[in-house]
Amino acid sequence: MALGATAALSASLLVASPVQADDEPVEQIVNGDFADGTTGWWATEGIDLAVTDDGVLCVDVPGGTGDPWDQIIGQNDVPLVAGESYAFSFTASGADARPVRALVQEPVDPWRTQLDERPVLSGESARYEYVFTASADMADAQVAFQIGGADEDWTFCLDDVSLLGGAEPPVYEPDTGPRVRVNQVGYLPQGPKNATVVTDAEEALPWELADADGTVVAEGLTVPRGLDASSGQNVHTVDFGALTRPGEGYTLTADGETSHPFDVSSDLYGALATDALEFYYTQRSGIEILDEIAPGYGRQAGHVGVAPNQGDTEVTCHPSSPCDYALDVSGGWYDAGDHGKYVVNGGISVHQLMSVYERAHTAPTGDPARVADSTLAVPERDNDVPDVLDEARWQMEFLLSMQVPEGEELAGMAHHKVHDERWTGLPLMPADDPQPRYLHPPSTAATLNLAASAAQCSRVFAPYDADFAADCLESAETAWEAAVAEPERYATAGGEGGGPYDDTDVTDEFYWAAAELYLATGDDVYEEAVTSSELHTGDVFSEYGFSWQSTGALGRLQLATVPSALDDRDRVRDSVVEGAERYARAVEEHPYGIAYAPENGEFVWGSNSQVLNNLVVVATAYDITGDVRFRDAVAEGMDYVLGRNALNRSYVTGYGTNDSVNQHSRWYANQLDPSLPNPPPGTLAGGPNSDASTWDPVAQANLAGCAPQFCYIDHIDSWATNELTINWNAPLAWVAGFLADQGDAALPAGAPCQVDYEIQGQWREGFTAQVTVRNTGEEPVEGWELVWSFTGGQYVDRHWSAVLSQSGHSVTARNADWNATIAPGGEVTFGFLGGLPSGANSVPARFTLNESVCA
Ligand code: 9MR
Ligand code: 9MR
Repeated sequence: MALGATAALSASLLVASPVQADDEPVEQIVNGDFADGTTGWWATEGIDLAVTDDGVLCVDVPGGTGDPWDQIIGQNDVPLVAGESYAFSFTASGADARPVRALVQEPVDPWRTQLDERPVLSGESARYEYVFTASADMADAQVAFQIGGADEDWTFCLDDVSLLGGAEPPVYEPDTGPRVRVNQVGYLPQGPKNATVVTDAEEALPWELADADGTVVAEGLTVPRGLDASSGQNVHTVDFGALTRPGEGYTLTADGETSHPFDVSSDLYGALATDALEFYYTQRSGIEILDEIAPGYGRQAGHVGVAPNQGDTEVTCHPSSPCDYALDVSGGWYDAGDHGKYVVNGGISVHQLMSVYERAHTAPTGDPARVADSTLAVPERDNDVPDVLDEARWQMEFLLSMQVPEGEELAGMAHHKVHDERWTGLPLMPADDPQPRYLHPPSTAATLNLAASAAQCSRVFAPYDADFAADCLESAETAWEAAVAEPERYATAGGEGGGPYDDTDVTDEFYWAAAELYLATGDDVYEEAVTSSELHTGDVFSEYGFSWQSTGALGRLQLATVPSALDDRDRVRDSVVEGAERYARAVEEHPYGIAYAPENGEFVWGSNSQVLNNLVVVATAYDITGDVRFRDAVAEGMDYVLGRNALNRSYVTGYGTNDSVNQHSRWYANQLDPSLPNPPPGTLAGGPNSDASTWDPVAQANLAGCAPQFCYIDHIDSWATNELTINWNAPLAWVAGFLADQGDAALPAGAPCQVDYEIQGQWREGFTAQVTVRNTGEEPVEGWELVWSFTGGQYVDRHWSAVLSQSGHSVTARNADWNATIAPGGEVTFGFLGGLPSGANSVPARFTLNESVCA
């Protein structure tokens, strides 16, 4: 598991190739063996350089300093030649599990590094070896050991430091294991089952499927698929869908190679759906993370105005665009592996979490119980509010706090982001971040993401906290007006200390916000903004899919799934199905089943989230049509994420045999400091990024010229391929939840009932409705329970001919004594008086009669 993967990776990265004989290596370090005492070496104040009788440099390192660079031992004037490769090695010992930082770098600001490694020492002395290629000429580079930052005093010993020029640069070869690639978690019993075989063979090959005892339970022939551009490999595919028997530890063998084991089970995705949501608790800012809630992840509250933190309780504007107020913007989720909080990305993430909740209440296979109260490990568990909404509220309140206060310039707009002045290093716990933090100028995009998510908030929180719902709606409407008044305030690229989240086209954000405000209020103004947007009829389901920067699809998906009286709602629903076609076809045609096939073949930063967002569209098409082709495409599309890929890797921590565990993060930095944890189970890695080698140092050193699927490395310093983020885990939670709802993925049975729901009269604060339930099955129904959800915050009041009760959004109507039986072909009718807190009074999306979904 985790350790194996780390060890394999370190080996391929760290082991130096033998130095070539014909190109005599040259030693660049003076007195590396300390035979001449401390000559050539220096140390920062507080460190006394001393050499033992055995000729080893040993120093006492006082504990209690903050950063690694508070205590340094180094040597200056080391010449480096651009393009030349160097082997850097040394022998060291220290306290057990003590991380230090070994650097070859520029000796002055900006300290450009040529080598930046974090060996973890032990009490035993050990040899550490690295190879790098200098990217610039430096006449006077510096070799430095940063040894500060420990809590306790300890002793650092160093010997035989060597920097040899003329070393062969290592070539990174990922360990991709067996050439038969499967979903390492498993397959749904009645769902699709596909695998990919990497082979030179041109002709079909026999395959065998064995159960855990090694008994062959199925066999057949592979289908040659030729050269796959996304991996640069010749591949075959295997369809073993005939296997339906649940079991653990199946393996697939072809071409002499046996896959990682996998299960066949209808219970594959429930835990993942939960873990992917619990990821958010440990990303929380502004609250102590409790070990009893997230075992192994407890930590101090970050950014609550306690030194050395300089935020987030009273944060003012960045000096480049000052303001005369300070805001309390504590709380919310950290965006990713950094300590920044960004409104556009925060908005799409919290939206997708609220949509996990909404889908459970509107989709035919949705299950409100799966997202109810007491389903997640969060501090608010057991408060009569669904836990996924508790988690969403933590972020929503932060987003509301980013709004420019009344009376100030640009009042109602949202500040684009809050983050550190300068980038910090890794690891760094949130509570230890000493950087000043600033609000960055308001942007139209952030303002509209706030409007959209706050409008949705007003609907989903209506039955749980009417005051909070009203605050959300007020903030959403204020934000909308502010954005309309300032439609072109764009956040730009560049800047220090935080991500840019730049965007210069906000027509899509306008569309999404208008859609959410319309769904929340039913108001003509917003309806007009929806229908007059070019995106309302344009192609919002592009080959790349949607993202934080491209949100038009969110508007369309919401209009298609949340009940409303929109005139062309049927057309909107059809358009989602049409868009889903493109992604479903990509899955069907791709030899690795990837739901992402941009024309230019390039995988973008965070490509795994593009895959998953496309699967959200395909899953929604299934919710709309019930066409199992879409459901199958979602299941197959997930196989890629969980191991059926060129790297033979599950991109989700804790899932599969070979999973990603070293995602870029300042606090799950186990790879840098063994006393810190890896990310929690259910954390998605960003995934292959074609462009990564232009961004981070590890990608630069290891991934140049990679085929798209190979542009990934499970290394903590590869932030361009291996970060974790709130907007990537959200579609993981959504899609895993969808799959958890599919049971064993058997063909759905025909609906045994039909419901007519008629609003007979409506006034400002209420309405009457009449409901007719028809038994369209063959058997009589003896005693019945009809369940639906109100998505607009409606509530039932008086009722007749049935007994009605409501919990949150969910309404249950039970038969009266005298109408308990509905004969085949027969029907019953009942009615009620309803309350309307605000605006839209839509017909519910789904009715279940004794747990079967009605037509
Ligand atoms: O940790 C940062 C990560 O969250 C960002 O995605 C990434 C790109 O903006 O930058 C990371 O920070 C690095 C910075 O850009 C350059 N100095 C090193 C920082 C991390 O080691
Ligand atoms: O996810 C973002 C990606 O789409 C951008 O191309 C990239 C560069 O601007 O930034 C990514 O977002 C990072 C953000 O800037 C800082 N926090 C971590 C995010 C994920 O890597």
